[in-house]
Amino acid sequence: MSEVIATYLVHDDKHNLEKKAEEIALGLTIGSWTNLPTLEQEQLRKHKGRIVGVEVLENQSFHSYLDKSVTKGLIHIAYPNANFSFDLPAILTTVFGKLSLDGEIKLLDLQFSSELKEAFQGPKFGLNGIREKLGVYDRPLLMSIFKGVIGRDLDFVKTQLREQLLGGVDVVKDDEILFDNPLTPFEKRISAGREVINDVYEETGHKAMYAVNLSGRTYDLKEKAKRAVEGGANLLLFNVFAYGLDVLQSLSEDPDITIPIMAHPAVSGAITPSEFYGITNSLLLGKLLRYAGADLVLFPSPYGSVALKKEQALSISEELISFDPTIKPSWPVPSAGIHPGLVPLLINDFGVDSIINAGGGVHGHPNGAIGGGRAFRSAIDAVLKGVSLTDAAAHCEDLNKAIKLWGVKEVNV
Ligand code: 1AE
Repeated sequence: MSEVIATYLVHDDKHNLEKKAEEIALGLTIGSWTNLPTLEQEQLRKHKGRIVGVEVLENQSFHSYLDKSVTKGLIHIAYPNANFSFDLPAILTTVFGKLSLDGEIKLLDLQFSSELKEAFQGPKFGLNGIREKLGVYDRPLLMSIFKGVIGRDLDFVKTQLREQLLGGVDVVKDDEILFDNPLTPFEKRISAGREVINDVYEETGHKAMYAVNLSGRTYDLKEKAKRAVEGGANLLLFNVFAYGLDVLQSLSEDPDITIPIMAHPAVSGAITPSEFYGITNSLLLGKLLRYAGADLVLFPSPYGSVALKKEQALSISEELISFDPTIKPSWPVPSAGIHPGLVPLLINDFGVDSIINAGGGVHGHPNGAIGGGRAFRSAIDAVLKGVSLTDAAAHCEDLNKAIKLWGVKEVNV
């Protein structure tokens, strides 16, 4: 029988994980059934959740944060595919609907059967598709973020974009807090972006992408995304968790939206960080964003200003790029507080198939955004050649200034 298997972390103050598992398997599927006639019991049996396993991790220990004694453990439950339609709202409501309200329980992972996975196309372009668009195959990409655009006009946007591109940045994204506004409306940002990208390409041969923030009311998004494509946009930024995973999936699957989509993690911090509640980062920002069709996924890196624990950041990245025969890999974009001195750690931890992304680390450079971009590109080249940043900085004034300002963290092997 085809099923989706959910894994939960439970802190159970009743100290009976077997009973908890039985309550979940029954409560989220057919409810109470034992008093029904035998025939009805038989009909319902095929819809009942199946307990796949129960593992005690810590038996009856006092937890100071919870202020009570709990048994900590893992519960694995399989839900028959026959119970839900093949879409994320139905799947999430089945496996973690009212259960998410039921005390100390966290959804760690979901394993989709191959039949269920066929309902998910994943990213349209993915890692290789974007490498092809940019013509860059042998290094991590460099991305930067417009900063300080609120209250500024299109000339400001064009100047900032031009400087970032001249510094060697491959992808520039809108700040996720930039929405439609009279000074820099969506369509005008797109045409300004296209103009600057074309100019820089003609002058230097450097190809680039600009992720315009697709924002507004949910039911207007598809038409707006199509207008973006017609207007020459080559990438969309999407605050997926302010809308929902299914909205991303619908945008990504639309055949007329022929450009990649970058998912921003804004609002996901309301769901993922607790040890006791919510959904893990690896599932929400990793597996589900990839299944829902994000071509690029931003998440906090382990080192910067909004840091995630290293194993969590790595687990997101692993979910995004691990081999899957039917779903393309998405780009991992570990972000926030990144500066050139962190490039050795980023490449060591996330590999060549990742994007180095910085806002303040580009614009805050003493030589401006051009210098910031050049410092990053020089740091990337140095790491790929096995040269320390300190040595590389002797030949690159921009990298030297960045290191003096922000420091450097080489990899200790
Ligand atoms: C995790 C999201 C990072 C982000 O969106 C952002 O704007 C980062 O800016 P900086 O690099 O920290 O200045």
